[in-house]
Amino acid sequence: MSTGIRCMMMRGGTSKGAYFLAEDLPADPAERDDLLLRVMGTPDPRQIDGIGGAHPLTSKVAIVSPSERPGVDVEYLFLQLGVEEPTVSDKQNCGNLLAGIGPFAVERGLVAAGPRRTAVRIRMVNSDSIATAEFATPGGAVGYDGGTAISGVPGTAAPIVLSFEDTEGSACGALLPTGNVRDVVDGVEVTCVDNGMPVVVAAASDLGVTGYEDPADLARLGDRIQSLRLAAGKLMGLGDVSDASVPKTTLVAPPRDGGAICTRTFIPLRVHASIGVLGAVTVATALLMDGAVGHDLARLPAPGAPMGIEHPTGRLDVEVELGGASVRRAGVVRTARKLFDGTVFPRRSL
Ligand code: NQM
Repeated sequence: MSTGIRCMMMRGGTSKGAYFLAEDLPADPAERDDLLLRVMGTPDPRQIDGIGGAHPLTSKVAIVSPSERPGVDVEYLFLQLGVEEPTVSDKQNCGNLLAGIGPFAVERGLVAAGPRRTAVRIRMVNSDSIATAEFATPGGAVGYDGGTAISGVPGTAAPIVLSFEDTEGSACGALLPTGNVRDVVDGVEVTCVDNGMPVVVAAASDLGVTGYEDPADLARLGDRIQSLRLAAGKLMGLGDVSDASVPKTTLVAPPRDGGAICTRTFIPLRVHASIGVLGAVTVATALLMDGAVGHDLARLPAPGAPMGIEHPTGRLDVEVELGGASVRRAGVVRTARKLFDGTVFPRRSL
């Protein structure tokens, strides 16, 4: 009989993933990754023999452990698993699964809950940056129910307030990794930016689309996007990104639903049903910069007000404040939900 592993499945924001305590997984990264691929059912477009949901947004893993750093409660390592390809990448962060980390840490007894609300300081290992998650813990237990709706998720749930620190240059080492606010890459004007997620921002019209299409209608741009991000990845110091999940590419167009900008995001080649959290924070950061692609297309709110990043299934409101050429503050509200807690049985071999 195969050995089971303790695992909690959670929806974090608009993504879904398997959450583990680090102590429940092999310490050796190669052994761990092999196991996680078998848990998810990768490689297989349907992930039929695993718990993955046949999409990058549902093929995600969060690994949590207590932190030994002063002022930090837990360490969160995010792994993006491939669906068709047997890849496991720690090169990007995930602000959506992040929404489940505080609740998971309380559920597993890593953090003691307050009587009404709990704040958990989380080190995001992938980017070596800190996020604070604040959420309801009525009576000392996580309260998942509430009245907050987020686009892309049916119904409402309890809000989880995420505040970010030091997200600038998360993977590239600099907010503007090419050193420029605007470059011409592969014949297209782009802004390459990283405030938590490496993103190539381009005007939808420069790629011959409106930016308001359904995700399925944009799949045809796959080859064009790949050639753009391969060239941009090199300029951003990410090297050969042909098998990497970053940089993402976000096509921007003027807002049409009361937000600041309309977006369609490739992660890195499939079109996102909404937009990633740190992806949205990063795009919002670019919009605030004079000369950046999208700055002139955006309808910017009053300073300090949330910026509505429109996406295919609604809108994600993010808060970003710049101080000169650096980021002073960034935050977002998400929800999360425990879906099941139990033992997962990976298949025997890849
Ligand atoms: O940008 C998708 C998601 C993400 C990542 C992706 C994310 C983020 O929607 O912080 O959350 O860009 O691959 O979960």
